[in-house]
Amino acid sequence: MLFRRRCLFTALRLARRNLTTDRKNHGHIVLHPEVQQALHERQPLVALESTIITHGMPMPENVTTALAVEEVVRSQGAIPATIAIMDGIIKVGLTKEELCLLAQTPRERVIKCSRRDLPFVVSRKMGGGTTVAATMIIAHQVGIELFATGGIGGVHREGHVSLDISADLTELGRTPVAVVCSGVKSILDIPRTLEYLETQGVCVTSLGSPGGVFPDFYTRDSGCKVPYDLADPQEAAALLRSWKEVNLQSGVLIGVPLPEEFAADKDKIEEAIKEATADAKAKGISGKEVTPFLLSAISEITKGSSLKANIALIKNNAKVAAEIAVAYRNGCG
Ligand code: PSU
Ligand code: MN
Repeated sequence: MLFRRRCLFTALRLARRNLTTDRKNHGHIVLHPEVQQALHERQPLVALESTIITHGMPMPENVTTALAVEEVVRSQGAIPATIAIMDGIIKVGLTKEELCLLAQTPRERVIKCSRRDLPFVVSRKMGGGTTVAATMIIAHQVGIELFATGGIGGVHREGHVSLDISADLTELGRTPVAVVCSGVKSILDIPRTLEYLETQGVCVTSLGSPGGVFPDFYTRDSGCKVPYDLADPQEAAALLRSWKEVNLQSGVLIGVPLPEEFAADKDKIEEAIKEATADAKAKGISGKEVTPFLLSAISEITKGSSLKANIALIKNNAKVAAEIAVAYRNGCG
């Protein structure tokens, strides 16, 4: 009995230590003092991305949402760490002024920065909004394991022909960070995205969505199911503890449906997506421009209601992620 208890204690201590590993090797990253302290004191932390600010939403919603999301994380007792690149410096945790500056920078002067873009943006001392993939990399380098966003990138419609598959998916397969999101945007091919995540070995779950019904960003049910559903943040925290013990070095995806009252009408959103996708094709939009183009076209077609849904789900995901971070910490003693 005593032996078993000792084993458990050691396992928990190891898991806790893992949470803040890799503090040696990030001289190229500037940590906000509050984030540094939180890492040092093992407080619950939630990373937040910045492509959503630089390329995902228009002014002023981008800045008001980014500030509100940080507030939501704090209200649950966790510390927010928004990640971005400013003048070639990778920052983890932004001041309010930095956040506003980033939000106001015209899109053509700030790079949407995924894994492949990081070296160039840093070497040219440019500004960058980090995608899910880049945010995961940086969060992991400083020892943050939980990250909240709206939706991740995926396999685009017709992606099996164009090979337009977001680097977010391969990152989830190679970087041990847990991402809380509202599933995969319905502008993408959801079944193929889930297949790809399976191939990458990503542990895909839903939370607060019985039966593993996977959300599709603007609505609560994509029509696809994932293998595991978590009842609440406590169950998610328990999963993360086991994930650390198993030590896979790959990510976890937690899909949280957006609150019912903000869910879009499925037919209307599908119509808007078809129209926006056709428009993108006609205009020859390709590569990294596709996602931002579609998001803003859909917002225009739905007269802003998709943007409202987008804001609501990000706030909700930040709340859930903070709850998981707190439960994880509490369980680790
Ligand atoms: N979803 C949104 N807004 C966004 C994104 C997704 O509602 O801004 C961003 C995220 O940063 C995500 C990226 O990582 O788009 C994916 O882009 P791509 O498909 O080019 O990899
Ligand atoms: Mn792409």
